[in-house]
Amino acid sequence: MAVELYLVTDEALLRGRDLVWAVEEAVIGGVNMVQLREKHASPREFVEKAVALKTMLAPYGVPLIINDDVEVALAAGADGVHVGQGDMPVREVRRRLPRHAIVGLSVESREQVLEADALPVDYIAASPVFATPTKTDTVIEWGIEGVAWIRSVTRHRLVAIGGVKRDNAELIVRAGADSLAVISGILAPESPRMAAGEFRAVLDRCHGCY
Ligand code: TZP
Ligand code: MG
Repeated sequence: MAVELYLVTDEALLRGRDLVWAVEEAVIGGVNMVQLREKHASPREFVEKAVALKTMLAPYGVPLIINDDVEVALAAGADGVHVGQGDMPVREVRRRLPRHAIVGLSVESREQVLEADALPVDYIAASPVFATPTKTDTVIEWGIEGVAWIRSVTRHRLVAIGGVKRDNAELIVRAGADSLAVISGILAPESPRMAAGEFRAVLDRCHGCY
């Protein structure tokens, strides 16, 4: 299966550009999974953004994942929820969502990776692979070796997040990531479409190297 390019949103990096515009540009460029991550929006704004994104993404067949908030995911008819270790337990998330919903979980230690094998998740996210200014309350830096270790022990799909750039994308995929999750690498540049296209080109070139 081709490596997934997973865009995670960050309002600050949009610098006033329209969220739906930026995400659609990224999808045209090659993103095939999107997570709406809102740390400051009111519940109403969060739902409005989720609905707007879901409406735009549906014709592309690109799933929308909501960070942390099951209620928002249900209200917007999103495709899944991503939670961290301090958020609602994944079994509870799973119980509240429709049967085929996607549930993702961040892992920040080796123990959490091993524990996740018994959990009903669709993927785990190695968080962060590299330290990044986009999220500073992190507890580990997995590095390439960490990604390779996770790959060797987990039964789950593996998403890599944190400091994923065009220049290290191939290395991370070779270490065993099924999906590259990117924020600043796609949203910081002027053109999210071009930036996503450059990641996509690396991943397509890399086809068969994993
Ligand atoms: N979780 C772990 S690192 C991170 C999140 C949300 C931020 C990744 O941002 P960037 O800009 O792609 O390094
Ligand atoms: Mg969280």
